[in-house]
Amino acid sequence: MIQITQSYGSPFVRKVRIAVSMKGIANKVEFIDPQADSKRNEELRASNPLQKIPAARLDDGTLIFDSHVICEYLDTLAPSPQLFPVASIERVKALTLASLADGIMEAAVLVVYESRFRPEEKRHQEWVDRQQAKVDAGLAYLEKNVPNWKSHPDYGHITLACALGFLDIRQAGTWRAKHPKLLAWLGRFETAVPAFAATAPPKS
Ligand SMILES: N[C@@H](CCC(=O)N[C@@H](CS)C(=O)NCC(=O)O)C(=O)O
Repeated sequence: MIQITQSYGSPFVRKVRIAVSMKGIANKVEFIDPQADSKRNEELRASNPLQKIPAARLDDGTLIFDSHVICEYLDTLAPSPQLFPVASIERVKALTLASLADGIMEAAVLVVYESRFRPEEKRHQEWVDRQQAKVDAGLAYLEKNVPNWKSHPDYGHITLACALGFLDIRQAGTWRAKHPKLLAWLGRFETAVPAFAATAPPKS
């Protein structure tokens, strides 16, 4: 059984949970719950030298980390749907979309961490604004270049949906008013991938 750190608020873990669901491999994966099994969850998180989640331990004990790497591994465990396109240009397009969406998530996470981990007197608004500008520019680019899929959403689309879902929770969904095309896109994704709603983070 593959063990993976569970977290209900992490958009990176959400990517992995959606990949597991789309691939139909829930029977091969155990998500280690932080509430029910905090010791094992913490041990697995700490096994990543970067101390980040998600981290995964494979059946033979191999440790792998980073949501991209974990999703790419999961994609090998069942033939369809193929989450990482094989054809060169399609693969590169999916990875580019995922990199942009990951970048939006990472910047939004850093905005959250500024108030979570830094004492008030040490916070630096210009730095926060710099991160937020990356989020805003990424969304503006995507609004002009709305992605699409042929037979099914791929890894790039999963990553984008998780980025938008994270902004819904952490930035009260303010992106929605200014990005009607992306909003419609997310509606299509939700319909195509029921696991998106099923993995929605708690509202607190
Ligand atoms: N590139 C990593 C990013 C993972 C990440 O930043 N996870 C956050 C939680 S949402 C984390 O573990 N943060 C703890 C830290 O940065 O120390 C991935 O795709 O897995």
